[in-house]
Amino acid sequence: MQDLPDGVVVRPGKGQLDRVSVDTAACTGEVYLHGAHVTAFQPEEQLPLLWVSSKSAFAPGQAIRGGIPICFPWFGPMRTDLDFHQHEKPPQHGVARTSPWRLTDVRRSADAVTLSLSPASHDPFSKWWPGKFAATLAVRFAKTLTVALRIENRGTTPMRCEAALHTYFFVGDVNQVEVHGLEGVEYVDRVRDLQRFKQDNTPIRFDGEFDRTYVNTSSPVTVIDPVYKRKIVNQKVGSNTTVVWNPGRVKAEPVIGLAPDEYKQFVCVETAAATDNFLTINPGETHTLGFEASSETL
Ligand code: TA6
Repeated sequence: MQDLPDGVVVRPGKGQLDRVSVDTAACTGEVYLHGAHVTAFQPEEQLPLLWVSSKSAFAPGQAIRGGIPICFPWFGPMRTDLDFHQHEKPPQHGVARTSPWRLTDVRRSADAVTLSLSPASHDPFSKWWPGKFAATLAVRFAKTLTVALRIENRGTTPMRCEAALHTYFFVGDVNQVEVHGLEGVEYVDRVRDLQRFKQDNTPIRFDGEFDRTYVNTSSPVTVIDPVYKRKIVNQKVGSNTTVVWNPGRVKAEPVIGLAPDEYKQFVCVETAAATDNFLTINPGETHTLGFEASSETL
């Protein structure tokens, strides 16, 4: 690994898992090599943008609860209509987030730091998926957060997969939040037996479990948080699916494993290529799925 620029250190973090920490005049941030998992980003003089459960595991083979889990090469339950090998119970959301990644490049320009990471091995993936791929996660910590997952087809046949950046945004009280930008968009409702509906022309509000996959939308999404008096904007690239999720009070502790009332502290707005919008990457081609997230005072 190259010498690290000022403001970037790699040392054991929670669970003794290697963590890259960034600290510049613009922001602070951190990424675990485990799953290339971004777990923190805080712009100077602003609140943290991301949330992580106080009860999250930090252990090999287990997903970190919060931050930005990478869902790849499938999203949600593994599909049977794409190219995956059917084995014993496949893990939810693919294997990227529970696999080891390695830091491949670190760049600093003024107060912005860009980290690049790639899977340490393809073995966890090839157990389930024939894709001959190369993947890089690029994370740019600056006044805003930019995250991009580049997936290249190094094989000789088209490669079909799903991907999502499953971002947990930090909010004051999910029951007081509004999510704008998906008005009129079709969605698959995981709370109503995967039935399809169309979002009406009002912003999303939360009152209990909410789990919708909005399809055929590349629109930016804005989270309005009246408690912290800020808005968070999520601008996407290479993504035609937006997933919005919060487990609600009933499932939060027994099913998702959160601490009491933690469910109120986040809303997931997930930049995805999934469901109707799964990816077909032809030989030699690369698909980039990503977002830029920013927050500003209301
Ligand atoms: O993105 C929404 C979702 O698919 C929900 O259905 C819920 O399962 C959530 O992801 C969390 O999944 P995880 O495997 O991290 O517990």
